[in-house]
Amino acid sequence: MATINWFPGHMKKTKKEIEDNLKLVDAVIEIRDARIPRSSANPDIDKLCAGKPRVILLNKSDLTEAKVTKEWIKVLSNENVKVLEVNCLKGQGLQQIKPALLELLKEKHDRAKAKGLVKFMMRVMVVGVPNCGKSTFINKMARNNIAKTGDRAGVTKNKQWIKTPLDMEMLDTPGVLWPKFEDERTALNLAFTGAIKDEIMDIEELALKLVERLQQYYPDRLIERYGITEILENPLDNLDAIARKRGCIMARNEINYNRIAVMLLDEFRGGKLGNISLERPDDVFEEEEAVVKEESEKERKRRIRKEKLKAKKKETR
Ligand SMILES: Nc1nc2c(ncn2[C@@H]2O[C@H](COP(=O)(O)OP(=O)(O)O)[C@@H](O)[C@H]2O)c(=O)[nH]1
Ligand SMILES: [Mg+2]
Repeated sequence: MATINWFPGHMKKTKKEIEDNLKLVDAVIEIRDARIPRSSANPDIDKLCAGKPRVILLNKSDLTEAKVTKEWIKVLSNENVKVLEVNCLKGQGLQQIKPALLELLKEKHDRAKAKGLVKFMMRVMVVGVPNCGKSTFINKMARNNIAKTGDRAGVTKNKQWIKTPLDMEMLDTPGVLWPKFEDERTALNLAFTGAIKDEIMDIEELALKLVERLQQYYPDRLIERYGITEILENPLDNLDAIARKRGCIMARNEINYNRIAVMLLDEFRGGKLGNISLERPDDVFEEEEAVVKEESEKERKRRIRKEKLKAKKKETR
């Protein structure tokens, strides 16, 4: 069972900010991590964006199984929501955004045309959970248009808009959605992919859980990557075998779990284990509750101090 120390302090503020910004835009661009299209959604996003045309970008599609991503596109799409597969690092798929927006905003576009407007500029805001690629996306789109368009009298006071080559203006600051971790699986998915900071989780436990997941869905990748001979039933035995192969050993032949945990998570996140989809639309699994502890600011600071002390002790040992 994963224990997460969750500091909800900023949640209310960001929600209010997003609600305010929504009033200024024609559509929302929601970015999700294509490896976990369900877990990287915010529980309130449907409600928040009710009635707003929305384009969902399944980003980091370079890291997933293409077939699974296509399945997700099918199940997440509806008349108000267009879903696109993209790689914001390379800019792949981004050219599909404009046609998708034009289709969603067809009525508005037609009205503009009827009025004789030559240029139809669409205003959007970008939202997504931490680490899904919001900044990468905005930077990519703003590439040749770093110059901001500045305030628009009356309507958008104090808001900065970025021009993009797609006849679309973007609010320069994305809305950071808080991730949900209502069940352990969702929490783990977010942690595996880096959406939850490692500091609030036990990294050794996290690596063990990753091995457990991979041995279930992608056992061959573990065998290939780490040169282990077989997959054993107990994930800890597999983690041990991987650690030994990687030389993560301390005195008296003991395993250095911290080192192998960091290594494994890094390699997974960097795509070294190949293309991996951690969620499928037809996944059925038993929901196991995550232990989510709401912390106060004071508790959080105390815990971080304690952890730093512990890490220091470990170092000097
Ligand atoms: N492989 C891959 N990595 C990406 C992609 N888009 C963003 N990233 C990486 O994901 C990490 C988080 O991106 P960032 O834009 O900072 O996310 P933000 O927290 O939503 O602003 C960074 O290391 C990016 O380089 C992508 O399409 N593919
Ligand atoms: Mg960012």
